[in-house]
Amino acid sequence: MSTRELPTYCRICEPLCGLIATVEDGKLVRLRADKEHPLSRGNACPKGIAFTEIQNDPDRVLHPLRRAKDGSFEQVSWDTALDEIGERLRGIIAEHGRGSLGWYFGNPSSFSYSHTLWMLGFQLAAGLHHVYSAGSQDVNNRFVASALLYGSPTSVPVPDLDRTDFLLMIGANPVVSHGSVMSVPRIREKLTAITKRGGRVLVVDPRRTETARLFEHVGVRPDTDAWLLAALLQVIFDEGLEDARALRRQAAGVRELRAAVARFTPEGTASITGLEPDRVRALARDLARADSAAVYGRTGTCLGRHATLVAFLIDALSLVTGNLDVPGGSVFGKELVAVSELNARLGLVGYGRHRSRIGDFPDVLRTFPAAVMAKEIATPGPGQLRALFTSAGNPISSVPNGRELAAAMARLDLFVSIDIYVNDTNRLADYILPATTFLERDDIPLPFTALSPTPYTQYTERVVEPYGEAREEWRIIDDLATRIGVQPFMIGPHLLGRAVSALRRRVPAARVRPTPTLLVDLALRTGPYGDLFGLRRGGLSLRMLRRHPHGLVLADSIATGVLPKVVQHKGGRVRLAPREIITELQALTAPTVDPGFPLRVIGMRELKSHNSWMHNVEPLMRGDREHAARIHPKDAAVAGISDGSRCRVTSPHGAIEVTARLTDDMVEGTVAIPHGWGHRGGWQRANAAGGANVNDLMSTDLADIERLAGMSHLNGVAIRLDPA
Ligand SMILES: Nc1nc2c(c(=O)[nH]1)N[C@H]1C(S)=C(S)[C@@H](COP(=O)(O)OP(=O)(O)OC[C@H]3O[C@@H](n4cnc5c(=O)[nH]c(N)nc54)[C@H](O)[C@@H]3O)O[C@H]1N2
Ligand SMILES: Nc1nc2c(c(=O)[nH]1)N[C@H]1C(S)=C(S)[C@@H](COP(=O)(O)OP(=O)(O)OC[C@H]3O[C@@H](n4cnc5c(=O)[nH]c(N)nc54)[C@H](O)[C@@H]3O)O[C@H]1N2
Ligand code: SF4
Ligand SMILES: [Mo]
Repeated sequence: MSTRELPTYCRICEPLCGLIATVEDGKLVRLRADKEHPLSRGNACPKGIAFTEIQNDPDRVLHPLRRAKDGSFEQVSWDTALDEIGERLRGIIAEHGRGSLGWYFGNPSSFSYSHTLWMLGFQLAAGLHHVYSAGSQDVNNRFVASALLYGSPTSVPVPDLDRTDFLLMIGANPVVSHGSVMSVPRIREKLTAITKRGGRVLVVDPRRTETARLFEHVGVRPDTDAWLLAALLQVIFDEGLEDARALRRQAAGVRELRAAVARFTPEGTASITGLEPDRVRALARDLARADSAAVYGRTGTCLGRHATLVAFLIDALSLVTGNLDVPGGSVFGKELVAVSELNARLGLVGYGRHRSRIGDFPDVLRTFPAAVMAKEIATPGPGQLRALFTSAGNPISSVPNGRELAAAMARLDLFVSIDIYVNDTNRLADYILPATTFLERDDIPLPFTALSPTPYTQYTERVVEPYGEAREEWRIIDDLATRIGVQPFMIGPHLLGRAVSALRRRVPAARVRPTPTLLVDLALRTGPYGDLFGLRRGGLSLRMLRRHPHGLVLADSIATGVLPKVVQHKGGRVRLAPREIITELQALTAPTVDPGFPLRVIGMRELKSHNSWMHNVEPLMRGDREHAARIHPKDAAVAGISDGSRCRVTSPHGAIEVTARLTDDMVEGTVAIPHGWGHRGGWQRANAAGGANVNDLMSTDLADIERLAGMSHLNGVAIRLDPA
């Protein structure tokens, strides 16, 4: 028997904690935290450790599956599956063109460089129009805010946690989520270090969360952050607390922004946010006077009606208080691979260059709002979506109105999914193609270096060979592309510019068939940290990273003073008053309350769940976990609901039943329900766990989709409660 201990890293969520995999005879037997990882230093969460159960799960899909006549799935060979899919695709393209093909890629794809790279290559080479992702339920508003502010959608600042004196955290619960759009292992320690050195952490959230309990909590009403942020800016301008020097140096449009926020006084917004005017004033003064401050917002600020405006105001507040691009403030990390620079130069992906057929929404990095996907399938006419692929996604569970999407999917000419499970969505597919897990592929976390307050990177080889017939996504995409006459890697030369000319010099043209590993090595070597093929001593290459299997810290902290490089707008200034934002501010009107739906539902994350896909894991499901709504006792009393009873949650768009859990952690009038429950896939334990799909309550009416970034409205949705 051979036993090996291999360093690798977790790719479930953004800290990317170092792991040691114990592999016996090609089978994973154990995962533990890697003590030698420079940043996670022996820390990992229960999900990372429990991934062993997923790797070895008997419910995993390990062979290509085809839907049989009786509706069940039957195993077929890869050749059969790929040939049949290819033939059907060619037929669909012959009749309706490539514009009828579409793709939805889900959250785990962001943790695989090869999946993302080949997906983008395929999309650009095939000219795919119908592309959707988890982004419109997650973070696209953040990209649009950056496009408007900096002219560069992928330039996103991170809070400089190690150096800040004041962290204002809005709509995030990193003690449970482990941090997002910032890549920070041991996040709890990093946050408590701020208060230990005499600083402050202030959490703005409608629930007194696990994070809020450790620090100061401001219990805001859901979906009112825009009013709070505008009021903070109003106080700062009104009391002359702005950093005039920073504004002169960095910004354009100050006067217009100042005028646009003038009507949002703490007194005038108190009835909307539920916050005492004195408290808001004090917060504005403290923030402006702090030696350094970082303003950070996450999903709680992304899934409301004004998501882009909110993300925009978060950075505006940083800039106006002199905290953008300075130590301890909101800072811009250096990219491992120069994606933003390439984008600026080549314009591969951007914002608002294309419009959706349904709803006329702008694209965000060449994706459209997933909330319109069902209507794109169901609405006849030129450009109708007829053949859909999903990879690493479970949209029936994760996008609004899963029932509408399920009904639409039944009308597709072809539905193919690339996944490790039969989930709540691909159970409706014609084919399911088995993907490798993250342990079965090599990886380098490309986007996360720039999001780490301590810049670092790590390259890992696969630690086990693929189980069964599982294949890496990029290979599957490549095989599918070939069958419709498309070559994803043809984009290589444009994508990688300098890198590919170097490749041409080194490898005779006839033999060039790029693989992700080859392309990423070239991009890395010619990137900001690269070895430039020997010209830069100590620079990065894959070969060099292989010598550091536990990962490599690249700098002690993020360099500041880089804004002139980040900003791509003409004139080199951050735009504080783009027309889109001023229009939004002018249009903000107090939310109305329908007496039939007096409460508001928001989301929350649980330590032992991961979106929709870790409910089949026995160690995570112990203790009879169940899907529960967190309800304030006063709201429960009004509705006649007691702790532990079943309750019915009704919105104007749907109804679900869940267990009631009473807690005064909730701001009155607000109910929190996790997403990703109520399973009907091929995962036995997950199905048995019960619960409901909270997104059945959510709307895909075009008027309910946020205009600027196409964000789904998932937080602050009107509901009522009744006993079940
Ligand atoms: N109401 C509400 N809805 C939400 C949210 C919310 O806060 N509230 N959050 C939103 C957010 S932030 C997100 S990111 C989305 C997530 O939404 P999605 O990305 O659509 O769904 P996931 O639940 O992450 O499902 C991921 C799928 O990928 C599969 N998978 C796991 N690893 C791999 C792999 O290596 N390869 C492949 N091919 N497949 C793999 C899993 O089996 C699973 O089927 O949900 C969104 N929906
Ligand atoms: N354990 C675990 N970890 C995860 C995930 C998981 O499912 N489970 N998912 C991963 C993914 S895909 C992501 S994107 C990240 C997300 O990372 P986070 O955004 O940190 O995760 P959440 O716990 O959803 O935190 C959002 C907070 O916003 C609050 N909130 C809701 N509505 C509002 C509002 O209108 N205003 C304000 N100010 N706050 C509001 C909620 O109460 C909640 O506490 O987590 C990642 N990590
Ligand atoms: S926090 Fe947990 S799930 Fe996230 S990367 Fe670390 S071990 Fe993996
Ligand atoms: Mo997410």
